[in-house]
Amino acid sequence: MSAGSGILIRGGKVVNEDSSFLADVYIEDGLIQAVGINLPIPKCGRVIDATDKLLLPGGIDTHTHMQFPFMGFQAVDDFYHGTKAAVAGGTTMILDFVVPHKGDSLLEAYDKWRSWADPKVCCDYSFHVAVTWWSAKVKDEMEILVKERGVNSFKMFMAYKGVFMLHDDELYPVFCHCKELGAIAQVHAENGHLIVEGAKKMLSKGITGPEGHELCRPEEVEAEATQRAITIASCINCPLYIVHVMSKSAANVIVNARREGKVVFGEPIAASLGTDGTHYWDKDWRKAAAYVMGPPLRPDPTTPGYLMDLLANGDLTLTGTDNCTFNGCQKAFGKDDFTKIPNGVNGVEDRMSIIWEKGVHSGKMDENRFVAVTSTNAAKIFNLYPRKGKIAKGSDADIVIWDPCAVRTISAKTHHQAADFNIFEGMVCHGVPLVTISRGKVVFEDGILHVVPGDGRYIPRKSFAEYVFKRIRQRDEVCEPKPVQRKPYQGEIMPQCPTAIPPNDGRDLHQ
Ligand code: URQ
Ligand code: ZN
Ligand code: ZN
Repeated sequence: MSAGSGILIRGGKVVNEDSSFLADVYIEDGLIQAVGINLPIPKCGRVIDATDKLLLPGGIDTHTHMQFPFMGFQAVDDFYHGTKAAVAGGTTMILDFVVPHKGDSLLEAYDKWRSWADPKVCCDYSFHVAVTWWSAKVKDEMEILVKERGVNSFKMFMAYKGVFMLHDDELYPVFCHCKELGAIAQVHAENGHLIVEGAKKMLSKGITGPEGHELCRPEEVEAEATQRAITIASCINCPLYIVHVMSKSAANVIVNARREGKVVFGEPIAASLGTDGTHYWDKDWRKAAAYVMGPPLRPDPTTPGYLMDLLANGDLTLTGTDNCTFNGCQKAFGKDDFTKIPNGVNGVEDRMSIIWEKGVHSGKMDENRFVAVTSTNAAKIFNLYPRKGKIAKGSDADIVIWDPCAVRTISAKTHHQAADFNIFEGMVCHGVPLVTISRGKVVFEDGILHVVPGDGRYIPRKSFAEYVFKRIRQRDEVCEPKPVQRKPYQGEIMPQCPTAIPPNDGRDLHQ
């Protein structure tokens, strides 16, 4: 350690997922160089006093859609505004989604998203890639993405029929390929066929407002798809990650699967943990529309608390936001037809505070579990650990100085996002980020941002994360089904009847 020009954070309490302890932290060259008691003061660096404050690993938001072109509009939080808001809220890394159209090259889409993100990002980032169609070319490109572009996660949509949706007989080979490549399969779990039928039904009844968005896709539509995805993955012994868990019913399916020993991870989001779907019935159309996202928030007001309990006790694993923001004038495209309201809500700035307030301040989880669900588990699943998600010597210097006692009120008037609405408006949260350090640079301090667009880096991720694949590998070795050894059958064999329906030879009889 040179103890030269870095930053010494003195007197704070370091909080990792497994322990909390009083220690100084010295950072230089973007890395944590030392963690210990009474570290020397740097000769020409700076000292930050963190007495009575917590030092947390920077948050990792596992699910964002910055400047996503979707449903005819572009999300207003681009990679600059979105990551600026992220660091203001204590998040120092985002995992965004490359989403190619059906028929498009995954590699070209990846390059396009990189060209959007690289010049704008204010913190580190990485990409999941969506598989929206299936072919030999897609298969090859997935392999290139894993081996040469550092992608180790692919998202498949079971909704958005005709646009992004995959059928079961496509999910199966995609899951198989993910497993072969050591990438984690992620699903947007909703039954796309039922949503289309449900929407027609609601519109035919004259229900055109945002409440129709929830009514056409009730909880069981999410739960059914969650169960189906788990069943398909389980037949392949493929690990599975359910993005944006929005309902008690879907969460219960995940809980049961985990109790049965399946390797499945559930990701609730700031929205599903912090608010609910009663807003769809608000008399103010613009407000009701602001909450429209898929799967929808649920009208059962006990949902956020229930999901938080599951997150606290380990049934759900980690958190993202699905930050995908559209302004009121964009949402208004669907003023007469809820199916035309661009789907998406905010969250990237407020996730840490929401989870602190509803999880830690409420007494449901401790500070260590908070770290696990806001950064460490994400780092483990996406193979970034211990580079990210931990305060330790050698880790990236992504640190938040957190005041657990300070209070702030969330508002669109003061948030740093480009969005003109905040679904958590008026919520009072304990737990405030005072200083955010991203790769060794102070990017947020005392309410002031010091970000430089393009300062963030794309972080490539290796395949076969141990946290995900260790059990999978072992099961493949020891749980292989084996044929029963028998003497050959010697009895009579009746010939088939020529008029009987022939056995299905694997062709889809619907085609
Ligand atoms: O489904 C998603 O994750 C995207 C397309 C964002 N919008 C949303 O409503 N969840
Ligand atoms: Zn989704
Ligand atoms: Zn999403």
